[in-house]
Formats: sequence, structure tokens, C-alpha cells
Amino acid sequence: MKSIEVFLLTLECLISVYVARCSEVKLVNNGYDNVVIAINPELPEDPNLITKIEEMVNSASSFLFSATKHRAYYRDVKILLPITWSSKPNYQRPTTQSYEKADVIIANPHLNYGDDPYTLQYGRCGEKGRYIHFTSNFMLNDSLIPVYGPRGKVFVHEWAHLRWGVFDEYNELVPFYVSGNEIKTTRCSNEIKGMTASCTGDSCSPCSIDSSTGFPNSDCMFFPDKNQLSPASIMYLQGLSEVVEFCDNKTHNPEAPNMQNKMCNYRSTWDVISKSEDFRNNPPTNISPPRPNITLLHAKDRVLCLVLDTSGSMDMEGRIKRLTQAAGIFLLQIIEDQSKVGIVSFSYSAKAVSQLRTIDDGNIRKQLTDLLPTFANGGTNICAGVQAGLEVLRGDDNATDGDEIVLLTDGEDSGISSCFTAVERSGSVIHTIALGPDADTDLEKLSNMTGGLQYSATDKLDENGLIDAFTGLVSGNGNMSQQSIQLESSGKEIKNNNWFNGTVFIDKTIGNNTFFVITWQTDMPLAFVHDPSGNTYHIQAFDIDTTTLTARLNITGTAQSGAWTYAIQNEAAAAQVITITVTSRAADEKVPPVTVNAHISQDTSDWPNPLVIFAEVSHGFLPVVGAEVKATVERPDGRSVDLDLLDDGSGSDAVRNDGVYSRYFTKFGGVGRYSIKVSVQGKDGVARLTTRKQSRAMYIPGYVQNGLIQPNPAKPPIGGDDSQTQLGSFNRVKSGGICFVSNVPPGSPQDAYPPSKIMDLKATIAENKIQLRWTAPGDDFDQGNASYYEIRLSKSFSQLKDDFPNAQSVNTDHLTPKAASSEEMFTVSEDIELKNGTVIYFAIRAFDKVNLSSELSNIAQAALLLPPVIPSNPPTQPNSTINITGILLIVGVVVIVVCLIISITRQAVKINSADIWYHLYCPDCLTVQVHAGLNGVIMVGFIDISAKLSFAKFPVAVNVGWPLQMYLLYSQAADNFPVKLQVWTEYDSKSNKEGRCQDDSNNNLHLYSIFNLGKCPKALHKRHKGDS
Ligand SMILES: [Ca+2]
Ligand SMILES: [Ca+2]
Repeated sequence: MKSIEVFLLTLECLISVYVARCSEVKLVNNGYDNVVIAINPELPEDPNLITKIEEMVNSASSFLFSATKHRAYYRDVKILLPITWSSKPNYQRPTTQSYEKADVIIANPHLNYGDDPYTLQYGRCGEKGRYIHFTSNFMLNDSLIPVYGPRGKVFVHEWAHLRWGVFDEYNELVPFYVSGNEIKTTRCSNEIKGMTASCTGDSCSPCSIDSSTGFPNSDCMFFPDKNQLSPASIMYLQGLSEVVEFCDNKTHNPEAPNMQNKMCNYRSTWDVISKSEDFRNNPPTNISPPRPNITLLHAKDRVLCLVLDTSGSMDMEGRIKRLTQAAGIFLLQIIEDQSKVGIVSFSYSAKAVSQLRTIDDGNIRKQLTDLLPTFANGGTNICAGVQAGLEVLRGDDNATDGDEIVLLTDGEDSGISSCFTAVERSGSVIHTIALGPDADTDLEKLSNMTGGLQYSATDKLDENGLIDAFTGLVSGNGNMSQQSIQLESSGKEIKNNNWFNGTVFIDKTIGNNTFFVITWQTDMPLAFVHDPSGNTYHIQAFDIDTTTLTARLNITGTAQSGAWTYAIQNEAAAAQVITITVTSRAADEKVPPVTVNAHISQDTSDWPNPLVIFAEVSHGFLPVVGAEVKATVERPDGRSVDLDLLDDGSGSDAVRNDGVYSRYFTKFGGVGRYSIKVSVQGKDGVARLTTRKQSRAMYIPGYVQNGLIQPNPAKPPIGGDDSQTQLGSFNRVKSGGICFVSNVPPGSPQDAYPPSKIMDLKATIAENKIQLRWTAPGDDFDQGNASYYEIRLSKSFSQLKDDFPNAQSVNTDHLTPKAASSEEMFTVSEDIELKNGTVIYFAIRAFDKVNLSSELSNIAQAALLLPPVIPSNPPTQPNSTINITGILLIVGVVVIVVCLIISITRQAVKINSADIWYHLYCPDCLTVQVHAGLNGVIMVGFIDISAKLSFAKFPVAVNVGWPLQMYLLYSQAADNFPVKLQVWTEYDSKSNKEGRCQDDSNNNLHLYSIFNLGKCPKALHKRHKGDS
């Protein structure tokens, strides 16, 4: 067992390098350098936006410095302006920065779904996120400051998601939970004060209770006090002016059912942040941080040089021919208009095959394609190729900053490091493509140091790897309507006279510049393409190139949306590999196409660390859920492994239904490059759009000031959680790049992978039984079947968290784990007394066949809250919808009392009317218990938020606002009985805060005399209805 813990620990530390077009931010001597904030090309030119970004960065820097306890500030920030904005003398040229790699994106989603700032974050605890997204409205519209807080503070909240992999401490889906006998608001710290209410416009009323759960209804919201005493936490309500810290081990609320606790095993945000890679070697500093240095960069058109290996080994396995096919696709279909492209070939030495040419019509594309090398001979001098490439890139303006090289090689070169310095100085970006098994293992250093993409392709033709690599080399400028999108990529060895058939869905978001490309090995096949209307394109309609063995069909105009089918017959005498690739572009430049973005958790790894494969499927900024996503991993040993990527919130998938699909990869075979390709199929009516719900800055519904709720404007309605637009059926294919894996032992190594952590354990009480549900993990993380489960329960949350092995075990003899990703359901057979107010916690571990144990699951809570009994003929409440803003609160300084006892001896009360209401208003009270006696029978009620108490109806029913806003109803029927009612409220005994109580009785003049005011005399105040 020990060794597993060590293993998991190492795992957490190692997975901190991130991937694929990742950020280049570095923390050096307490200052963050190279933070990139990019503006989407769709946004109109607006100098005010630059000013607002600068203001945000400046204030965020000081806030960050204090929040990290003098460990970090922003030293060097770059704002990347889109090419569509006009040039200014103070704008500089980008080097390796791009929109795609930016840390912050300012963009407007094409469909309005509000202005919630969020971070695209789907790694595990402590892992970096992809980017922060702010809308231009968020940046420009100051009326949003009250709802999210000052922009600088919001930036730091999102930065913590992005940079340190911590999570939100609120939970809109689970806003309340039970702790002890209290219903609490999900928050951190627990010291954040406020009140709950449900508000429409400015009119607020006490929250009502869902009678099926005993919890407040979904319109119940927590309104924080405008002024707080607690400084934590930034991941909960960064907008409060007193909030300046992250929750640390002292202030952390481990019981809150939020993402931070679930993902980070109940660690505080500061615990995770302070142990991050950033702060391992950056102790606090005493200097006061300088203002951030903000540079404006102006994006430019692509300037790119293909640097292609033509050494002798390129003659093997038909590589040079495949290179020409794939690079031809790049030149004819992928590279964006107005780009400048040159070509260099190299073996022993390098040669400029073409200087830079501007892609401004189809002829230039063809001419460049005709220049692609077709002959291979000689050795491999990678640096000669790179130097010649840089020389070509200088051809237009004598500079190479921000220019790109696509470097393809199949060979080794011991001298590759000799050009590292020149490459680093050039400010250019190198994308690498490793072809075959012998490509230099240092090749990816060039892409790593310049932030380029990295691909590899094997010699297995049917994998189509080389074409996928070139097809992935789209611009990173954020202009999706220009980019080529790959819809289909497949290959197969087809026997003589056999057919290769398939269907590709062209959806409404794409259709321009659509190409069907067929390649073969020996003899041109027969091919037909049918459009959705049944029109047929024969092979004669294709552009045939018998040198590169390629046939290309270009659909003119916008291709009709719907199902396109292809049928290809091998007419050669022998079997040959035939491939098909389909690419297209956006149909409408205002509507972003549906895209998939695929990548691996790391770009280098050591066995046995598992990899995680991710695919983000989105339509603009909106996630697409319900798609079928398959990953194919090509291993160095030549075998490939298929995996279905899932968006089910289990295993490697942090969040269910967020359009991010993932799966662990553990089936290693050989040392070397593991190449990933992802295919997505969306089915009409199944795949749909949704909105981002995670890693956001919270929309604060309003504040409590001087005891009054001041609601913010209601959050604008999001245009339907489900699809606003019909996506229809669609196909996408994308290469996910590579990971170089070292130290993989030969043969089948022993099982090194435990089942993955169960993250979605839920416990419910129904019909006097406790039922548990979770998603099954597998023998190896999220694959296969676990062997058995260990389930334990406790009345103490912390016992399960800190001392799981000694908690009471649950009999699981009859529980056989299902296959990974299946839903498990289990009824606890232990005899447990369930009564109103029962709270029991459960946690679970899964074991595999060699007894490797998963991490402990989330801790699930089963709480029994009996729904209140509502009087069958409810009286008209005097203040049934109370405008809380109209309630006068008497603010008295109250010494903390654990118990305030209010007792009413019914006999002492003179009842004048049928119904008398006592209204006790106590915004700071955390819990209420009502003891009511009738005929000597004491009824104890654990009071929830707006139950009704009526003595006419037994058992006791109580109507209490929460926190504590209570109506006690006496009816005539109770008159004949000696009734003793005790109400006591519990204050948080730990915090030294004031409490406020007030009674509100509309017609009982004796109320004072019968209240035993206990230790809270000044807190109770009588008020007549109508008083202000
Ligand atoms: Ca997901
Ligand atoms: Ca295993």
C-alpha cells in the first residue's frame, strides 16, 4: 500500500508540465513574465479596451502580490492586438506569442450567454488550465463591477484557476449542505456572513423549502454582507472588498461540497497554491513590486517556411512521395490566404527551393506544390535546414520574429543542438514533424523552446499520420473563419476490386473550400462522391496528380450540408492502401465552426506515469456535449490503441458535460513517440450546445448592507441551457500531437495502475434505506473492471477524511464492480437509525486485481430532513412576501451566545385573535431548533428554512426564513392546551460577531413578558406591523 501512495504522489508532481500550444509564462524572482492577453480579431478596434486591460493588470498585480503573501506579481505582460486593428508606431511585432497560446482571451461569444469570466480548466488539482476568457462587455462595462468585483480581483481569481489549478469554493448546483444540525451555504470561509432569500427584482422573501428534499428551493440565494470580517476567500467571493486572501488551512471549509474539495482532496486553495511549482523556488520578497511592464503586440499574417528532409532514408517506405502528398495538402488546402510561404529542402546541406511567395490565388498554391521535392539522397543536417529556413524567412523584411518553420525529418543529426541558440534568438516558431521511428529524439526540443506544435507519423500508411500532421498546421491567430477544418481522415488496405466506403457529414457551420482528397500507392482507384441531394462526382471531376498519387475534388461554393458519401474501388491487381481526407472552412465568417482541439497531458513522460488524452469540442466558446469522441494512439511499437473519450465526470474527466472529453492512456508499447489522433462524430439531436458552468467568477446576486438586501440586477437569462442552434450531424478529425515516453520496459510489465478516484459518490435516503451511487472506475484508472470496493461510513466527516481505515465498514460482499464508466448503485444493508436530522457520511475506495487502491473518493453526505407539514388551510401570512429591504433591523452588539432560549408559556399569553404570528428575524443565526410541547409531549423540530409551525397541526410545522426568519402560528385549536414553545438559536460560537434578533408580532402585546430573553435581551425587539 505504501508504494502506491508514493506512486500517486510522484504522479501529482510530475504532471505539471503542460502541452499543446501552451502558455509561455514564467515566474522569475517573484515576477511573472510573458503573460499574454490576446484580443479576438472579431472585436472592433477600441483604444479604451487597451486602457481597461492595462488598468486591470495594474490592480491585479498589487492584489496578486498581497494574496500570495509577497510571492508574485505581474512583471511583464503583453497585449496581443488582432491584425484587423490598424498599426501604431508603439506596437511591436510578436515573436512566439499567439492568440492560440494566450493566457487570457478577450472575445465575444457568437451566442450571448452572459459575461461570466471563466477559465477553461479541466486538469486535476494543481494542473494548469488552458486560458481565461473575458468578454468585451466584462472589460468595458463598469456596471458589472458590483456583480463580479473589481476586474483586478477577478483576474486573480481566474489566474488561480489557470496557473495553480485550484477550483471554485462556491457551488451553484449544490448551494447548501447540512453540517451538524445546520443547513449551511457552500462557501469558504465559513466566516463569510450574509442571509438567504429569494428575490424577484427588489422584492425579496424568505426562501421556501423543497418538500421532497428538505433543502431550500433553487431560487434561494445567499446574499453576503457587504462588509465582512473574514478576509477569505478569493476563490469564493473575490468581489467583497474585505476578501484579500485565499482560504488557508485555518480558514478552509473542508465540508463544503465544492469543486475545490472534490478535486483537491479537501485541501485549502492556499495549501495547493503555496506548494505549486511556482512557489517552490520563489520565496516571499520584501521589495515592493514595480508596476507591470505592458507591451502592445500587433499580430501579423503568417510567414512560414517548409523545411523538408530529403536525405537518403526519405526514399524508404515511400516517405518522399507521402511528404509531397501531405505538404501538397498543406499548400493547396490548409495555409491561409495572404500568408507568405517559402520552401527549403535539406540533406547534407540545405537549399532554398522557393523564396517567400504570398498566397493570394490558387495558382501560387499550385506553383509551390510543384516545387515540392520528389528526390531523396544524402545525409541529415537538420541545422543546415533550419538556418536556410531562417534565411528564407528574412526574405520579406529581414526579420524572423513571429515567423514559422515547419521542420520535417526522418533522421538523426548529432549536431542538432548547434542551432538552438540561433533558433531561440530568431523569435520564430518551429513546428516539428518526426517521420518514421528514427527521427532525432532531440527534434522536439526545437518545438518546445519556440512554442511550436509537434507531430509524428509512422510509416503505416493507413494511419494517414503525415497528412494529419500537415492538416493540423493551421494559423493560431484566432480567426476561425479562415482556418481549414479536417472532417475526415482515414486509410485502409483495400484488396483488388474491393470498395472503401464512408460517410462524412458537412454541417451548417462549414462548407466553404471543401476538398475530398484521395491518395493511393500504385494504381489510381475508381472513386465516386455523392452529395446529400444525390448528385454524383465521378473521378473525372477530380484533379489528378499521378506523380504524388493524389486525386483532389474541390467543391465549388459552399458545400451543401448533410451526409456526403464516398465510394472508392481498388482497381489495381494487388492490394494497396487508399486514404481519404476531407477538409472544409467556415460557411459564414460571423459564425465560428464547430471545432475539436485535442492534446495529451504531457509532451514528455516517463513510464509508468499514465497519460491523459483530452479533446475539447466546441462551437465558438460554447461546449458541445453528447458527441462520440474516439482517440487513436499510435505507439512506437507500431500498434495502435483506440480509446473512447468520455465527458462523464469520472476517471480523468474532471467535469461532466463540459464538452471536454478525456481518458487515461496506460497501454504503453515501446520507448518513443506516442502520436494521438481524435475523431469526433456528432449525431443530429444528440450532440448539443451547453454553457460553461465551472471555474467562473461568481455572479454575486446582491449584498446585505445595514441588514437590508440590495440585490444586483438579476443575471441575464442564458439563452437556454441546451441548444440555441441545431448543430445537426457533424464530423471532425484532429491530430493531438505527440508525447515522448521513456523507460518503457519490454514485454508486458506488471500492473502499475490503480482504479481511478471516484469523484461522484452520492448518498440518498429513501424509504428508510441509504442508497449509494457512483460511476465505476476500472482496474487501470478508467479502464477495465475494478476487483472490489471498500465502503465506510461515519457520523463524522473528518473521521472519513482523516482516518478512513478505522471508520465503520459497510458490507460489500454482494457488490461486484461493474465495467469502468458504468453507473453503480448500492443499498447499504447496515442497520442505521434514520430520523429527522440524521447525517451520515460515506466514502469509497476501489481495488484492482493486484490490490492497488484508488485514492479515497469524495465524501458523500446522506442527510434526512423531514419535509415540514404545511397546514392544510394555511393562514394568510401577514408578511408572506416580505420585502426584506423594508424590514428594520435593530442592530445590537450581542455577546456570542450558544443558546438563546425563547420560551413562550402559552397559558400566559392572552390570545386575542385566531392566529398570532411571532416573527423572529435573526440574519446571523446559523441554526434554529424549535421545541414545542403540547399536552406535555415535547416535539423537537430541527428547523429548516421555511417550514411552518402551527399548533393546530401536529407534528410541529414551522415557517422559518433562513437564516432564521421565522413565523410561529398559533391557532385557536391550541388554545385549550397548555403549550410550551421554546425556540433557541445557535450562534456561531467561534466567531466573535454580533448577532441581531428581532421579533415581529402584529398583535400580541404580551410578547415581551413571555420571552425569556436569556443572554440576548437587546437583540429582541418588538415591532408592530407597519412600523418602519
Ligand atoms: Ca468533461
Ligand atoms: Ca490496475
